[in-house]
Amino acid sequence: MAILFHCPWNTADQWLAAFQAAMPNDEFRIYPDLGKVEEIDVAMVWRLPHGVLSGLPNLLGVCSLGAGVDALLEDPDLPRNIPIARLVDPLMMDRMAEYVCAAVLHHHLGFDDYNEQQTRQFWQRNPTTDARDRTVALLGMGQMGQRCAERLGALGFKLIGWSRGPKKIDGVKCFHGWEQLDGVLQAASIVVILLPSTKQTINLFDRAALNAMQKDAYLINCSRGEIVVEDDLISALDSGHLSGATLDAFRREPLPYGHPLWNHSKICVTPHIASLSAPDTAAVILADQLRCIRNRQVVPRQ
Ligand code: OXD
Repeated sequence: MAILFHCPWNTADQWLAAFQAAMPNDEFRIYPDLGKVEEIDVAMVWRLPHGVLSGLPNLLGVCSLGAGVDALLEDPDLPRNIPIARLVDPLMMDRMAEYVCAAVLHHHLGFDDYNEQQTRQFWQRNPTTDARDRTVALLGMGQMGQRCAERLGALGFKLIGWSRGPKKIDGVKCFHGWEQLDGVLQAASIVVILLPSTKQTINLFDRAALNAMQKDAYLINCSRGEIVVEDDLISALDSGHLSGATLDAFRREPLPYGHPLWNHSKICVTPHIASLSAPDTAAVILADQLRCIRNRQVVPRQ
């Protein structure tokens, strides 16, 4: 038995070392060196080229090195009827919540305006809004969304949450279903996208959805780039309908040099850093997933 490993990040060595420490009796085959394919029973991968998994005849399951499994599910040859496990790591939830709180506070306190004033050496206190008077909408109320809600709630913001199915979460006014989405967009001055990339969410934030947001609202996207139609977002900012956006995910990553989002004065760009997965904690969780897959048990959600 052997594990296929593919990590395209510049931290691949750290990942492999953490995996070897957490699974000392296992042999790791590093893509593209597969060796005898029939010996590989589990894959631990991120953005593995399509078609590789279907060439592994004894594959029992796949573990993602990140929270999202969209790239795996896009593989047209993905073997059916085997478990595909997401990485659900409490540390990543904390990292996501930190990112979201930072982006919300940055906008809430008007730091973009002060940065601009600083370039003119211009001293002026701008009007403030208290957190208790500011409504933040969290779209996606899974574990990440709930951790963000806890932290934003502790800072005093009013919270509304939207998810596909009904949820009850302390301190959050919850809405669900597509027919309630516009109402949520209209009710918040900051909207945070935490949704997975699915057929329903790709291009969800097009001109109509951006227009449904409050005038001067602020958008934060820390999930997947394809959920936002970037040209429509730029138009909504240029027309003055939206006040700004923090974007951590893009339709093309790395964001190409010269792309209009880089230089837009109302957009803060970060290079997909919200909720980075961490090799040491991930390795312990994946070792557990490995045990479940090999024992034909249901892979637990943390
Ligand atoms: C993830 C990501 O899915 O980093 O974990 O995008």
